[in-house]
Amino acid sequence: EGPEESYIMIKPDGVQRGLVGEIISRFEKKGFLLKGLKLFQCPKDLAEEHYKDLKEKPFFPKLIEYITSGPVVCMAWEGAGVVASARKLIGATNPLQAEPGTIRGDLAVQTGRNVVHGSDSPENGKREIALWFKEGEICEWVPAQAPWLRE
Ligand code: YYY
Ligand code: MG
Repeated sequence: EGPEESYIMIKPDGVQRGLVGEIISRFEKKGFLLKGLKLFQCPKDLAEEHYKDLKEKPFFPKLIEYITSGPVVCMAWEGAGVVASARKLIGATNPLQAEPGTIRGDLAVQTGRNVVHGSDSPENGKREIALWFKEGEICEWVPAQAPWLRE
């Protein structure tokens, strides 16, 4: 089983718009543990596997085109409750419905350009981290601030 993990990805629009530092910073400041981080040009087959549950949706071809259109930033974050909390930090799928203060609410205007992905369940967190990261790309470490985050 292991600790709860979420796969968070800055999509190509977030990278192109120079929002990488801003988005990483929100998760970093919250206090979850960063275990994996890389800039990566996603191949089509990986994008299709990642979004396989959406294969029958009319927007699927455009979604795959978008996700593969430039480099993404792949992240693995760990912590109790990280999956649901990250989804809250990210905000609603449609950025016009996302609350101010969320990443999508503050930084995006369209569902098709919503700057960031977050796993929707702990199971998918594990599945997606295994899909996007190779062995040796995940670091198990204890940050110096750990005792100041959890009693
Ligand atoms: O988990 P989340 O990213 O918030 O939404 P999903 O329903 O999993 O859809 C994944 C992805 O697909 C979404 O972030 C944008 C895109 N998409 C779309 O382009 N048009 C839709 N009507 C719904 C989703
Ligand atoms: Mg989703």
